[in-house]
Amino acid sequence: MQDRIIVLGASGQIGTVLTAELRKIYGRDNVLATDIYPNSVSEGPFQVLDVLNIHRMAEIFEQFKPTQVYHLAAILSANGEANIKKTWHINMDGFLRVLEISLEKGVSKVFFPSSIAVYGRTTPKINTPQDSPLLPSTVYGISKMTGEVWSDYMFNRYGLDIRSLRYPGVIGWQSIPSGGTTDYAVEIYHAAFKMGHYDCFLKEDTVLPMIYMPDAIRATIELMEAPKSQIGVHYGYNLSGMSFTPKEIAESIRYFMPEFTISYQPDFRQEIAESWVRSIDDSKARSDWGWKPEYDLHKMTMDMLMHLQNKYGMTVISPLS
Ligand code: AKB
Repeated sequence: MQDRIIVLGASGQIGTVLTAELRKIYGRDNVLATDIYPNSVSEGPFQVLDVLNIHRMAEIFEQFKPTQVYHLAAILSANGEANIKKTWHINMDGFLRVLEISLEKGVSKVFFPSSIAVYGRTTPKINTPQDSPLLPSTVYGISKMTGEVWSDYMFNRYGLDIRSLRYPGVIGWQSIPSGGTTDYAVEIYHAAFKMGHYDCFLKEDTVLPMIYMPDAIRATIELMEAPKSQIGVHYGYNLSGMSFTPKEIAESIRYFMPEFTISYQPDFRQEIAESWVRSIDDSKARSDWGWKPEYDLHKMTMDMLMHLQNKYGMTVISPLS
């Protein structure tokens, strides 16, 4: 049977890239992109959808008849703190509606993006094990942790096959994140081209787990395509790419752009970053469905700069470097 996929939140940072990749695999017209913003996603079917509009969501599911749903719509950690009720409403009620409709319409697989924001002050910070204590410090983190518990419940109670990853900060050249604490690691590359300088909102030695977009997309699709018998975790798999500080990413840019400078003006996001962990043990994802990241910091910086130099019309690295 031909899979048909709905992506909710398809205009966001991950949704933009994931939708294009899913279309390559499943065919343009078998992947319906939806978002509250009619943004420029890859060519193919698109519907405006607010995830809180349950009637419209039910209509879209009824018409498109998806076999898989990727639910990416959410307000991120930093923006979430400015309006905690709205964040809870969108992140949690939106997800519950997706679960309800998916069950009702017989969707066979659902993807729920969790995050390193589920970790908190009781979580071991180094090489964080899969089943660590979680005490998130943001509403976004609380919504992700609760979403994980709902996912596990829906799998055990109703057999709904929900799969989930705890994304680290995701870095990519194709799209810009908005309202997250790890956003600095994308902004810095654009600032290097636009200003030759970046004013970072985190301290220079703040270590956070990150992942390059191609690894994040591959992890998502590999998880969703793995046989059900290999999936031992239906809440959120720990997922690791690399860990680095603002100082280290600046140094990796300076390797190719020696004139680049950085300064530090930590704001409220510093506290959020410090409540998260520094490195992650993702051995469960590796042993269950064969996860293995490909990009480290140097390889990612080289690829980011290669792509962004076309966008900004400034050559800093030759294809043979
Ligand atoms: C954020 O910074 O809020 C997100 C995340 C780590 O989930 N990028």
